[in-house]
Amino acid sequence: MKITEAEVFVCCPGRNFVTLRLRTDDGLTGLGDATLNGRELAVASYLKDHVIPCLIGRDAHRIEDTWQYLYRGAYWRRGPVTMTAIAAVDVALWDLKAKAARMPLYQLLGGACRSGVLVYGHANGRDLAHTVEEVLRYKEMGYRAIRAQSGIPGLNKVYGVSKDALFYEPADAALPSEHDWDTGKYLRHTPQLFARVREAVGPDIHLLHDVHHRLTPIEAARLGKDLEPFRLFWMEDPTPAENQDAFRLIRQHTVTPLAVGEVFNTIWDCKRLIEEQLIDYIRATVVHAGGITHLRRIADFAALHQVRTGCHGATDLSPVTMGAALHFGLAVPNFGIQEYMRHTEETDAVFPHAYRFADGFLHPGEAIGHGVDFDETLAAKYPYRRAYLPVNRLAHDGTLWDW
Ligand code: EZ4
Ligand code: CO
Repeated sequence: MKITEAEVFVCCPGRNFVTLRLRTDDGLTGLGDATLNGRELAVASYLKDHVIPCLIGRDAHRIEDTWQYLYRGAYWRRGPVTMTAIAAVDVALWDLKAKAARMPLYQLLGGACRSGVLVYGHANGRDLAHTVEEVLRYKEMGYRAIRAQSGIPGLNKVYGVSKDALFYEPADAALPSEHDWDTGKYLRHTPQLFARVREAVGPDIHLLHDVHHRLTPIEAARLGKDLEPFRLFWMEDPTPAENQDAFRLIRQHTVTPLAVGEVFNTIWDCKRLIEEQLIDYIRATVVHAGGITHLRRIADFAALHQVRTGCHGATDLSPVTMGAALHFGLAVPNFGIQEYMRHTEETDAVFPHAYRFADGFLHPGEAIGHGVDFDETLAAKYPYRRAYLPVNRLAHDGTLWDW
């Protein structure tokens, strides 16, 4: 099974996606997602200009060897652009191998470990009352796990609060929009939010919250402590994780479970966090952490330390990644939860897929491969539009802050 053709597509059906399609001499096609939000064209170029020339003629069955070839062979290791490009190739190769075997991908990964993949949805509201309403709406739709984010009185724009209820999209402008931030207001507001939400949903719904890297370690420790009575499933990205030791400080103060890693791209980014059991869930994903081949390695390492998976799954992760992540989530022993933000109808039409939502779970379906397709003709109707993630500034003096 030799690779005979490799093409990169950049399209914008509601938001930008970069897609890699491989073709083999036996007429099979494999698809990989290469989307890196706000930096899409860098990955497209990395693939087109530097990776694809090395792929033509290679044996598509040699997934691990191709991974090593692209990772070690480049000499310049790691980084989001490189690892997203490697992930696209890796997922396309797993898709091809599963199609050659005429099996759904999860069968090649060892078969199902569970009946479905528990997902959490995003409820976000302008204020406390609106957020409670949104959480109840998600409960009504069948979700068993719900992330809650709320606007904060006195702040203009805050992470996780959107105009469109089901399709939250942070990369919303042709130049970065500006959000403002006030740690004191946030730390006072958020425990009130979860007091209201917990009271409204009862004890059985899992509640999650994303801090989005905005706190210092000691502030995060304070928030974790204040949220303890409401028994969160997790507190996500409480502080930036370049300094992995920061999590030890948070850990010393709170039993609120911690999740981190949506921006990680290799096992090295999470090594200390995992081996010192400073976190509970690792959020690295198929698309930004080197594909299924590398994510599996991270998950196995995490399993040794009782850390479970909690893969990123926002709208900038294309349906191709969602499909691959669901096969992975069905088969990985130490699965925790999968994030699931619904894509728009335009996106779903460009990427027809076999996965389905029912009763709070997603299932990847029984189609061969990863079960996600790409409609090239329809995609061509949605050309790339430059779009950036926002920047965040302290409200009182404009200092640039973490986003
Ligand atoms: O900001 O996917 O948990 N989800 C998130 C997302 C991320 C975006 C970045 O591209 O934090 O909303
Ligand atoms: Co997040």
